Amino acid sequence: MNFQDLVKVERADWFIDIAFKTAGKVSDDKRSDVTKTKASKLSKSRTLELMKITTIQKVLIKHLKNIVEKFPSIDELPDFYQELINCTLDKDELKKSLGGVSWAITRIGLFSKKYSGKIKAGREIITINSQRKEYYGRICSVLKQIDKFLVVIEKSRRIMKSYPSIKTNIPTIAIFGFPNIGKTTLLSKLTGSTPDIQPYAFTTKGLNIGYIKKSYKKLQVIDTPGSLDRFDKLNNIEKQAYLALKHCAQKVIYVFDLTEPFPIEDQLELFKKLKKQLAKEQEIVVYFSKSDILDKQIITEFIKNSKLSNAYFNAELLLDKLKHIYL
Ligand SMILES: Nc1nc2c(ncn2[C@@H]2O[C@H](COP(=O)(O)OP(=O)(O)O)[C@@H](O)[C@H]2O)c(=O)[nH]1
Ligand SMILES: [Mg+2]
Repeated sequence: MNFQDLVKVERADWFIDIAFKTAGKVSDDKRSDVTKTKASKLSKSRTLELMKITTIQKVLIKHLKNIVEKFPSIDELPDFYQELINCTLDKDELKKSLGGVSWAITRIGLFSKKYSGKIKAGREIITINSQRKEYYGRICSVLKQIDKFLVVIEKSRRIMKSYPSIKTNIPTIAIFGFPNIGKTTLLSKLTGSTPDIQPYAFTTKGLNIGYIKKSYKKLQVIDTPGSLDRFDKLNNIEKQAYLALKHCAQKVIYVFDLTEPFPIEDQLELFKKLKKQLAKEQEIVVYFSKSDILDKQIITEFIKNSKLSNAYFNAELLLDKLKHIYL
């Protein structure tokens, strides 16, 4: 799912402006053609006014439909995104606002039909002009009424733009562990992607995502900032990580770092907490980072003493294993 392509939602005045300007331009362009004809003054004036109404209707409906149709229908989104929406924005308010825009589309259609009819039936230029003015007033009023909805949709779009683009229908592995212990480096080793790797903690600004590929098959790897605080205490990125772990990952790679930027007891504690939170079918693999600067024996003894299964300290071996299982 990709929310990055949703285009900016403008305010009511913008829509009014563009619709009326385009209508003015179209009727100016056609005016000389229309006045050349032998038709009566009344009929010419009618033709031009009808042209304006058609243009206003066309422009507004095109732009408003674009909002409603491009916006994903929230109830049909995968669970991961639905929950993300639930915890980052007001879903009911957004739904109501999108409904408001649909309402406006219908109203604009109705008024355009009604006033085109009135203008067609108008027997005097003066009445035609006043019908047109009334139509403009009605259209402006419809748009003013949905201005608050447009604001809500734009606010929601901005939040949704920051959502990670996770594929929810392919096998997925989440990398988990303390900050600064080599999670992003592992992602890069496994997937060849080159996210931001910094020699200090808390550098992951969003979820880093990479793919292990074999011909047309793909395995998704998500690098998540590790925190298992209470959900309401998590920041937005940690919430995304938690939801990705819960809804998207079949497997989790837990990273230990025995050079101990964080005490090993704390790393074990987080590992146990994570195990408790995972569903039965979500398997954990353990990876030891920084084996290049550690005595391998320290790692193997740690694995033995902690009775860890499925443990790796060589990223290439781990990659082979993952490819073997999933691809
Ligand atoms: N020597 C060595 N350094 C590593 C390894 N993995 C990570 N690092 C270093 O540890 C720091 C944090 O790495 P990073 O992957 O950003 O950790 P993250 O915060 O868990 O994503 C960086 O300076 C990395 O270069 C490794 O396997 N060996
Ligand atoms: Mg990182």
